[in-house]
Amino acid sequence: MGMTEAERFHFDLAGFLVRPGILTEDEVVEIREQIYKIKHEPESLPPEHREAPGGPSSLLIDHPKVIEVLHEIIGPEIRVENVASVWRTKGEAHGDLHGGGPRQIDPIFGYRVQDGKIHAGMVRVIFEFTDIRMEDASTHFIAGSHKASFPMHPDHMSLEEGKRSPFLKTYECPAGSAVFFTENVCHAGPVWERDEPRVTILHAYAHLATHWHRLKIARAVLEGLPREKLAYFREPWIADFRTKPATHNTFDRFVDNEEPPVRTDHAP
Ligand SMILES: O=C(O)CCC(=O)C(=O)O
Ligand SMILES: [Fe+2]
Repeated sequence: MGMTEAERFHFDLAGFLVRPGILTEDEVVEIREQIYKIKHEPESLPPEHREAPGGPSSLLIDHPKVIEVLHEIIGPEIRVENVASVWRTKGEAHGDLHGGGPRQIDPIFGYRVQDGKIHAGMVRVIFEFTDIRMEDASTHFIAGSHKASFPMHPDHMSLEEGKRSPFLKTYECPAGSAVFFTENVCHAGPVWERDEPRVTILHAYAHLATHWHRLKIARAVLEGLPREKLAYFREPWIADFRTKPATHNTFDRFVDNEEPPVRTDHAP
């Protein structure tokens, strides 16, 4: 269980890692159909399925092939920070290269290795629901930039053909794969060029003690999740010293009681 030596080496060196084909064909079809409906005909779905991570997409929250990697690179206690579904048609983009460099000092995004163990801050997981080819404009990374000590240099920030950094890398994988990347690696979601849309769900995971994104998932969606999955949206704290002994915000404690998850009803 856990990452292979080859995976650990790749993730540490490059700042990203692909686990191909972790979902079954049926899972891919079902979740892709849910994303289609979310984007095109939300009323056809029950309210608790109208956003990821509700309904079929909830299996991604705690997929064992994802959680085992996150436990190794973030730690044993993790939360889901943010969830987004994407139906990217030809001509649409997420954006230019961003992140990387000395932001790694910030513990929210930080990346370091000590005593042979990776300690990553926020880690994003892209679940691909499209077969991705190497020549596609899927997510691109400046390999190694999660450990860069100097600000990203303009010579390495272009996505234009002929002006691309030699360190700009991407991946190929079948639909049903997971792509992990540290939020501190410089990355981009370039203009999608195929007629076939790029369909993804993106999760951001972080240490249980940190919280960057203010959660915006609809309450109905969270309330539709079983407590074992809702536990990934529990409040970001480790210990409550108002009790003796201190109460720890463990997964099992959350599952066993009635406590609500982190609030999502803040004014915009
Ligand atoms: O959509 C993409 O390809 C990249 C997404 C991205 O930059 C992010 O989630 O931080
Ligand atoms: Fe990003």
